[in-house]
Amino acid sequence: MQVYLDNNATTMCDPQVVEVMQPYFSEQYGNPNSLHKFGSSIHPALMNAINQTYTALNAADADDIVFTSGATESNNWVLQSVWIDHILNGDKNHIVTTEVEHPAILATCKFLEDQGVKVTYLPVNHEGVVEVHTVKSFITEKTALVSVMWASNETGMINPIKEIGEICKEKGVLFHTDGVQAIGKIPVDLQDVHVDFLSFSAHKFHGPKGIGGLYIKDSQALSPLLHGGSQMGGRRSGTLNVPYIIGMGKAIELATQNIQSTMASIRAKRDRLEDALLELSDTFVVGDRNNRTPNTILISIKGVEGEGMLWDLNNGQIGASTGSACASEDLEANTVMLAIGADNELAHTGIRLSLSRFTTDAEVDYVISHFKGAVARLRNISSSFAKQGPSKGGEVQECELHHH
Ligand code: C6P
Repeated sequence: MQVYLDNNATTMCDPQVVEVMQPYFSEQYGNPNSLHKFGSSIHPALMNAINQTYTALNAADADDIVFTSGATESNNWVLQSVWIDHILNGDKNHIVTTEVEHPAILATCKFLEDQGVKVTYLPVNHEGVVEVHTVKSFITEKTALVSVMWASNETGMINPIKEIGEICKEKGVLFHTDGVQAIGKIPVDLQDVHVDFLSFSAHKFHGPKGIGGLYIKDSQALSPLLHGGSQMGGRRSGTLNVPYIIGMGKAIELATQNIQSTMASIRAKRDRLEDALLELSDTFVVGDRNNRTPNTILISIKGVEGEGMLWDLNNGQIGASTGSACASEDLEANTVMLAIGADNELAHTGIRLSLSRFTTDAEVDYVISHFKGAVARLRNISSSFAKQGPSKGGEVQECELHHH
C-alpha cells in the first residue's frame, strides 16, 4: 500500500476535474480574447468556472476574483501593490503580518523592508494562533495593510479572521488573508467576514497546479503586478489559462459543496490517527484540534528527528513532511514550532500529516501501524547509540545521526 499524507503541500487532481479540463487543450483551444468563434466558444465554460468560484466563496457580484498563477503570485501582488499604492504613492509606511506566514508573504515582506517599508511580524500564542488583541495593538495610523493567513499550512491552526477583519474595518486598514489552506477544508464565506483580499491556489483543493486567484472586495483599486495585454480588465495581463481556470472552477465546486459532511468525514479519520499516535510516549500535537483544519496534524515525537521519521515513512510508502514543502530541503528547525516556543531540539521533531477527502480508513490503519514501528525503530537506534557512548567511534555516528 502507498499512502499520501502530504495534502497541505499539494493534492491529487480530482479525475472529475481532469475530465472537464480535457477538451480545452486540443479541441477548444481558442484564445477567449479573440473575436472569432474559436475564442468566443470558450466563453460559456469560462463564465461557468467564474460562477463556480464566486458561489464557492460566496463572493458578491460587486467583488472581483482575478485568476493568477497561484497564491505566491496573489500574495506578491497584494503586498507589492499596496506598497506602491499606499506607501510610495500615499502617506503610510507600515505593514503588519505574522511570524508564521508562508514564505510567499515573509519573503515579500523582507523585500519590502529592503525598500524601506516598516514590517511588524506578530508573534503567535503557544497554539500557533495570532491573537486579536495583538493585531489590534500593533496597528497605527501609518499601517497600510494587515496580512494574516486564514489557516496555517504547518499546524492547520485557524486564525480569528472574522474578528481581525472587524478590527481592520474599524481602523480603516486594508486586510489580506492567505486563504490557501482554508478553502475546501473549512467554510469560507466572504460575505460573513470582512476581508479586502484573499489569495488561493487550486492545487490545494484537488485542482491543477499553477492556477489560483485573488479575491478583491468591492473590486477596489489595486495596481497590477503584471502589465501587458490588459486581460482580466487590465488587472492581470497574460493569456487566460483556460483549461486550468475551468478545472479550478470544478475543483472549488467539488471541494466546497458538501463542506460540512466532507469535514466530518476527514476529521473522524484525522482524530483516529491522532489519538492512536498520541498513545506513543513523549509525543504532542500542536494546537487544539477543534480550532484546526480537520485534515492536519503536526506531531512532535521527543527524541526522534523529523527527517529520520520521513525517511522511515518513505520506506513504508508513506508521504508526509516536516513542514512546508518549500522549506523541507533545508533541514532547518521548523520555524512555526520555534514561533510557538519549542526549543531547537524539539523544533527538529515535527512531522506534518495532512489528509484529504480521498484518504481511506484502510490507509489510516496502515499509517498507524507503520508510524508506531518507525518510532520504535528510531528510538532503538538512539538508545543503543546512547548506551554505546562516544568512546566507541560515536562521534562519527553522531555526525551521521544528527546532521544539524
Ligand atoms: N504551501 C506547503 O507544503 P503556491 O505554491 O503559490 O501554489 O502556494 C504557496 C502557498 C501560499 N500560502 C500557503 C499558506 C501555502 O500553504 C502555500 C503552499 C505548500 O505548505 C508548499 S510550500
